[in-house]
Amino acid sequence: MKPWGPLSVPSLIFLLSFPLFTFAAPIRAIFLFKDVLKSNTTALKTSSFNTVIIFGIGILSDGSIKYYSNTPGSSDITVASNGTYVGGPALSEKVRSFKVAPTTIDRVEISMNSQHVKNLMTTPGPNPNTPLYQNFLALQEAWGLDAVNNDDESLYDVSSTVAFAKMLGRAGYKYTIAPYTNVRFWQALVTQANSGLAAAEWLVDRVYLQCYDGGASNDPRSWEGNLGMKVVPLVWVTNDSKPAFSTTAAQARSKFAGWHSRSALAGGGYWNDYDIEKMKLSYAEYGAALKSVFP
Ligand SMILES: *[C@@H]1O[C@H](CO)[C@@H](O)[C@H](O)[C@H]1NC(C)=O
Ligand SMILES: *[C@@H]1O[C@H](CO)[C@@H](O)[C@H](O)[C@H]1NC(C)=O
Ligand SMILES: CC(=O)N[C@H]1CO[C@H](CO)[C@@H](O)[C@@H]1O
Repeated sequence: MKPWGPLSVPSLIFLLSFPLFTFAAPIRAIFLFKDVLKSNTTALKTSSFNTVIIFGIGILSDGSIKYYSNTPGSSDITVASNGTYVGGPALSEKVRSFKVAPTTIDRVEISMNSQHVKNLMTTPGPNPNTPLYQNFLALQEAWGLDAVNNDDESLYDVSSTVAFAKMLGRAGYKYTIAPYTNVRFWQALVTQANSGLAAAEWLVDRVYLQCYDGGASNDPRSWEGNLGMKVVPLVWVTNDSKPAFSTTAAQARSKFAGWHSRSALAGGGYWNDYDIEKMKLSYAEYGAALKSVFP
C-alpha cells in the first residue's frame, strides 16, 4: 500500500516543512510616530500594511511603562504600573482595533528605547514576580501585542539586553530590533537571544534596518550577512524636518526593488505615519509600493 502516492512520508514532511522558509509572508511595516488616538486608523488598516510598530515606549525606574505620544497637543501617559494596565479603555480599544477586520494588519509591536533596562535587569532582575514583568504582561493583554521592538541608540549593553529580551520572550512576546549602527552589538544580541532556537522559533525574529538619517548608507545585504538573518529595510517618507531623507512612494518602490534584487529581503517598511499625515501624503501609495515589491 502506498497511501501517500509516489511521495514517501519523509519526503512529504520535507516538502511541508520547506515553505516555512521559502514562502514566509513578506513584511510590510510602518512605524506609528503619531499618537495612535489621533492618526488615521482606517487608512492604516486598508493600505496593505501587515505590521504596525508603535513608537515610543519607555520604562521608568520602578518598572512602570510609559507611552510617549510625540504629537502636538498629546501628553505622555503611564500605561502600565504596579502590574496593572492604566492607559485607559479608549487607548486599548484603539490599539486592539488595528487587528480587527476589516484590516490587513496581523502584527502590532511597541518600539522602545533602552532607558532603565540595565538597572532593572540588575535589580530586581528579569523575574516573573517583578513589577516590570507584570507590567509587560498587563500591557500585552490590554493592547493585544505581538512583539517588543528594540530601538536602542545609546546603551548598547549586550548582557542586560539579552536578559531583557529573554524575559519578554517568557512573557509571550517576540523581540525585534531597529538598528542603524553598531552592527557588532546587534550581532551579539541576535546570536545570544536566538541561541539554541530553531529558525521558526527565533526570539529575535525580525530586523528593521534604518536606511535613512544616521543609517542612510546602510546596505541591507551586508547587514543580512552580518546578522545571519533577512532584514526589513526602512526608508523615511517625505518630511520637512530632514528633507534630504525624504522618500516618495515611487522612490521607495525603486529602492526596495533594488535592494531586494541584490539580496532577498524579509520585506520593507517606513518611518513614519506622522509625516504622511502632516505632509498630506497617501497611505495607499506608500502601501502599494510595498505590496508591489513584497506581494
Ligand atoms: C482617513 O483615511 C481614509 C481612507 O484612506 C480617508 O477616506 C479619510 O478621509 C481619512 N480621514 C481623515 C480624517 O483624514
Ligand atoms: C501596588 O499593588 C500592591 C498590591 O496590589 C498594593 O499593595 C500597592 O499599594 C500598590 N502600589 C501602588 C504604588 O499602587
Ligand atoms: C518623525 C519626525 O521627525 N517628523 C518631523 C517631520 O518634520 C516636522 C517639521 O519639521 C517635525 O515636527 C517632525 O517631528
